[in-house]
Amino acid sequence: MEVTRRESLVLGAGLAMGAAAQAAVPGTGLGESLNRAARRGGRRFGAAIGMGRPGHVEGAFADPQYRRIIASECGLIVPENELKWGWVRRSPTGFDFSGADRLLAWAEAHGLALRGHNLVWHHPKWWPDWVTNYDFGARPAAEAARLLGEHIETVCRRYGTRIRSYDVVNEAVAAETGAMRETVFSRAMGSADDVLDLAFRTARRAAPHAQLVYNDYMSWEPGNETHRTGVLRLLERMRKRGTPVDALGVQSHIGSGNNVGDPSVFGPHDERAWRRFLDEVTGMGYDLLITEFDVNDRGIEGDIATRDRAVADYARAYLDLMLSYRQLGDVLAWGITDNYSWLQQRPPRRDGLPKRPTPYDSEYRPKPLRTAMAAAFRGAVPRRA
Ligand code: 9MR
Repeated sequence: MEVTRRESLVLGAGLAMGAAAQAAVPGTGLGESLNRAARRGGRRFGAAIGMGRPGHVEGAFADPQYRRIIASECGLIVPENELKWGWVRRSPTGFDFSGADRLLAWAEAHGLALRGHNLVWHHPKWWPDWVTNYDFGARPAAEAARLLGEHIETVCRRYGTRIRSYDVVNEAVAAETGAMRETVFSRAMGSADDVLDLAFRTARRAAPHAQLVYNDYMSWEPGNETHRTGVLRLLERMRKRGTPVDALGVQSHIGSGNNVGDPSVFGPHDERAWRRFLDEVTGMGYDLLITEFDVNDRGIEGDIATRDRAVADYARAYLDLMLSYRQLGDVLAWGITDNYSWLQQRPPRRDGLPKRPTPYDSEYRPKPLRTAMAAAFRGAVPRRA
């Protein structure tokens, strides 16, 4: 994809200031970018971008307006799908890095870093069919370790120090029971913990420079207690086993219509329980990241202004709490304009209107959510040095 003239202007202006991602937001009168605001506390702001199916919500990368906002607001990006097994390993015989390569080249041309998402999505639903039906042969544990190890090493070695943070394992704890999910790999290897151990140890060897993250969607909303407890127990076990995990990725898909809870109600949350959870996680020596922030407004009634205000206030309370932790590092949104949000494909609102979960609307105009995010960054407790 060609870098447009507009993008090269943004890039040129940014480089003149020392870093493309710290430029003011061109054409918006917004002044400081979200990344610049985050940098005040020693953090970076980033967002997901996808080049999935053209014309589909995952195809944001094809949209120059989307790329322009990312280039001007962010210090890093994360590929929405292009590093998952579902893209990279569509067949057992090869690796397809075409999507991730293009995203990384574009990111580097704009002075942006790229996070790796993910090396192992430990959830039976998200493996390609050939993996689900794989014949692990007479020595299943050895074959599973070989296949996983080969995948992780190949990805990490390909990108070397160009990728400095990986979601090594994603969503291994079942939200409903708090138990570890079973997958073809956990069955072949004997236990899910063995899969995680192998994944993190292999990643540490193959990418010793990289931050290694366990990423999950436990949240501060009612209905998440079991999930949170399951994640805490997993983090404890990994510490005991010496599994090399640096940080917990808190996905932060907040709001109603989340994976658990009552989709018709917006807003209830338990700050005390959430703090207890974060205190336990950081008490074990883990750092924190916000990896997939968005606010599902499925359950908020009212006109656009009312909805946007409620989303902004809810986000502000959440981000203020998260940004009070010195252990919190980078903050990434799961999409930056509403029209490309994955939430548009989830159960619709009762009024049938599109959701408004991201900092920019579908006409690429900044929303109150963006203002709330910038204010939260400016008021943040600085990140631990
Ligand atoms: O937003 C992603 C969507 O485009 C994909 O179809 C889906 C399956 O690969 O994954 C979505 O991203 C998920 C992320 O990888 C892990 N946490 C939950 C995200 C939203 O479902």
